[in-house]
Amino acid sequence: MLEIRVPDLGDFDEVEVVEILVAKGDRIDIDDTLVSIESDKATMEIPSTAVGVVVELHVVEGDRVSEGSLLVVLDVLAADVITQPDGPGESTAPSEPDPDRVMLEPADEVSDRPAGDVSGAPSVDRVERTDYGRELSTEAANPVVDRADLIHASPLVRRYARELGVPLAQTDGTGNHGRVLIDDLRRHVRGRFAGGAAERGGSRLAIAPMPAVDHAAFGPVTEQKLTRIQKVSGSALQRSWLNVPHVTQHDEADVTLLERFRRDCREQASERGLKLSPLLFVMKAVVIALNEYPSFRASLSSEGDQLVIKEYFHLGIAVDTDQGLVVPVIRDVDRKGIFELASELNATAERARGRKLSPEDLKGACFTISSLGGIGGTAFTPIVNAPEVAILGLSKTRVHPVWRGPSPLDLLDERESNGFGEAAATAPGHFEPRLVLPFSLSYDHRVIDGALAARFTTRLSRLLSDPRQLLL
Ligand code: CAO
Repeated sequence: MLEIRVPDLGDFDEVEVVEILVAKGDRIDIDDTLVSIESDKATMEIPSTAVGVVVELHVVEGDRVSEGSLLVVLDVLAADVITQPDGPGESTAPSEPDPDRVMLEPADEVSDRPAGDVSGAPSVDRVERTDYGRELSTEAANPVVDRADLIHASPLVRRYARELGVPLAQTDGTGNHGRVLIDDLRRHVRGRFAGGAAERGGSRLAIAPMPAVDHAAFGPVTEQKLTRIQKVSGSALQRSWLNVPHVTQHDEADVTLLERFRRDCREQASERGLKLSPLLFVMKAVVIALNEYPSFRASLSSEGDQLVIKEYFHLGIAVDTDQGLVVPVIRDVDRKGIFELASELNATAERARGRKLSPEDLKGACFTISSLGGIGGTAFTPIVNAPEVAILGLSKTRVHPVWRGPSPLDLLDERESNGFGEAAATAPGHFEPRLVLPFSLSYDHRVIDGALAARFTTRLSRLLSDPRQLLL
């Protein structure tokens, strides 16, 4: 028999069991996930360390567990047991956390929580008000988390509320001690839906859930579960989309000189086993612009009445993985050279794709870059990685004709004076092919004005147009 226990959870204690993925009698393989546990910062899947049959299950969803808590007892095929620190097959000690199994909430979930909120998960059945699923309202424009007011609700209800976008704090609980039940949530949604029309004229906007549709009624369908990363990042993206008034400023930079410099560095880079993508140079340019425009590296305070300006230059970089989007953070970009950044970005993206990021990897960004340049597209509208206030999206560099010659207005005047004939030979001009990088800056309009955003992108464009600027 093998007892599988909760591994070392670092700073966490009393972490909630959010999903049980096995049942008594199930035959499981090494690395099959047994249970998922989730703190307010991270989700960890605890895998089996042996092949065997589940004979005892010691937790149910909603339980709180700490390091060493017994989860499952396996009847083991001893030959297949992964060696544990205390010996194979009979260890009762917690196994090492498997970094492959650590999947994290996006950086915004963990970076800017106020002090005092970092100690771990809420206590049993008591859940702090959060701004999860906050409805758009005048209050939401300056979200204030009421930290003193605690609400009774089970983890299941809490999760359901998040999915529906229902703030628990606004739901009347009919259970014991005002506990919010599933039926209370349903009633709340029905009520909001019914009252939505009347309320739309006022300051609150009720968002009705999407109606359920039986797609199979129209043809064959297949179902595919969202990954945990998709669920976690999806809910964070939706929260940002609903809470942050987004504006996107599109711009472009003539990167012809930069691209020539990048090409000239290729050999040096490959001697170090590196590839230099345009993103690395953009990271350096962004840091210079962030230094000059501090509000782009700020967050709103939890009271919403002041800016917290970060005096460091840690950049979140969106990485596309087969499990979904993650945003690891590259620290102190201002202090690193292009080769060092190339190596670190490469290693970080590999760890992200191998699901080996640690919670630390996702914390503390002051600005995020999302590059789709390696894939394609001409522009897009990235969603701000709140509580950051701005994000830069990069699209694919393209060849673009740029006019070199007299002003088109002068040419027009000249043609008209010639009776709309050919432009005079004295006013020659030509189009020159240039490499142009399109980029899109989305920002939180509560913090950044349009004029400032245009100044920021103009500065960025100039920096990228002349790589020598990056050295100054
Ligand atoms: N224009 C033209 N080519 C570009 C380019 C651009 N703007 N940016 C990168 N490229 C090229 C690179 O030079 C590389 O070319 P080679 O294969 O010839 O060397 C190729 O595209 C692939 O680059 P890359 O994507 O591997 O490297 P990167 O440093 O540009 O990006 C990373 C790294 C991790 C950000 C990227 O791989 C990634 O995951 N991008 C997706 C991010 C994402 O999903 N964002 C969406 C968020 S919103 O839903």
